[in-house]
Amino acid sequence: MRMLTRSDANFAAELDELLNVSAEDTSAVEHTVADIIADVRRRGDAAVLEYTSRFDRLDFRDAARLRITPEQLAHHAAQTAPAVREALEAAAARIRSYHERQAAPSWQYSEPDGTVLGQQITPLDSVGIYVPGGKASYPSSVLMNAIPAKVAGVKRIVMTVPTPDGVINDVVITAALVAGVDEIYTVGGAQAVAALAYGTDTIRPVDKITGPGNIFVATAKKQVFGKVGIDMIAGPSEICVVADAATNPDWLAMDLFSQAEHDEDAQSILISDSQALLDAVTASIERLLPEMERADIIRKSLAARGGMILCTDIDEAIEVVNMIAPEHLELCVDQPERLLTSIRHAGAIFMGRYTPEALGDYCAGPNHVLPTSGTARFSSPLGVYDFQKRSSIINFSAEGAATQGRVASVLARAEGLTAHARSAEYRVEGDAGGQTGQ
Ligand code: HSO
Ligand code: ZN
Repeated sequence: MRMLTRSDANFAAELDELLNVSAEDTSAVEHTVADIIADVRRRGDAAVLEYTSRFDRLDFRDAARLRITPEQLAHHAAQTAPAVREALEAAAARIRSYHERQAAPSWQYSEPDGTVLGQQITPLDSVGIYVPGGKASYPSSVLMNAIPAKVAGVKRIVMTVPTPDGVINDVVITAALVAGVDEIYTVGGAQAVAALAYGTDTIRPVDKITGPGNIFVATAKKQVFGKVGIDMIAGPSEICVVADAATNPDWLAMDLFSQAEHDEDAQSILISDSQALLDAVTASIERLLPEMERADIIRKSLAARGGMILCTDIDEAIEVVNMIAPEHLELCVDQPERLLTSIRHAGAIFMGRYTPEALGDYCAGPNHVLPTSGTARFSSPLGVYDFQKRSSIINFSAEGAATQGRVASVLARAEGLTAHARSAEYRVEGDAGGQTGQ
């Protein structure tokens, strides 16, 4: 892990270097993805079947077989250990109850002249959730994407998941069942994103696509943006822990591991005002690392992107946090509440020594889809609001139209737009013989 000291003259440059992920040249991927999307648009199911055969070695003649049937769903749910199913249900209940508080209500207000203004909230009609295959196929992410959509009132929630060699992750399918996903297709990659965006005979199009994926999926999401909405493009996971000397170093080491084990590019940073604590955590890391199942990934992630930052006090540590704008922030200190209002940029804030990020990843209730790579400066956790949209409501009384018509007319003429001006002026003049507004 890299060691940084806040008071060093070149701290800002060192921090920049620690945070930067080397940007790869993605132009080759962009071309491949553009071709796949164009092909799926042109040939629909036939193209989806061909790519699924090529990339996942799954050969279906009939595209209808890409859809998981209710019988298959029941089968995979039965294959899931009862304890896992119960844990999924317990987590889902907490995620639901947290997200229910996010649902924004419609609102209206009246002005003295009888004009009514407001905002109407409508759920999206349909949403596609991309679930990656392989090691990063997380059932918890199925819950985190589908439940907010469900709470928002989305009627059709579609999930796509690649199943290389036809191997289906039972727990992912069970999570979809628990979350109330309506349709599941065993398709992945750019071809899944293209099918969700443009539709095929088998997979009807959706209005928005959310969920993480590899570089091909992320690139495809960027390319279909505009035809459909997308959520954020997630970078590698990050954790930033602020800890004082009173925290158990083993707990801290394991919290750092918990992000590092996601992948080699994940980032774990520990900030403290105590050199003794940083040294103790280094010793814990060395002792505990060999026990870890994913020791290899953790070691690589800590070596490439891990960091420890020494500050003079905790207030200074919080300044550094705001420079990092981490996805996950743990405050392992006494009275974390005291620090809360000073934190301006963090995706999720885990307060106190009994709140490890791992609880938030599964069952605390808030969403684990969070802004990464410093984007917490301007964006928020995935939530019900991502599946709701707003329509403005405007209803002028005749009196209101007369007053505001004068304002509009002046501005319209200043813009040289005569039809706008006259449209407004008609309402100023009124129409004794006909409608009078409302
Ligand atoms: N920490 C990940 C989410 C996750 N963790 C899923 C375990 N499973 C998001 O940054
Ligand atoms: Zn995690």
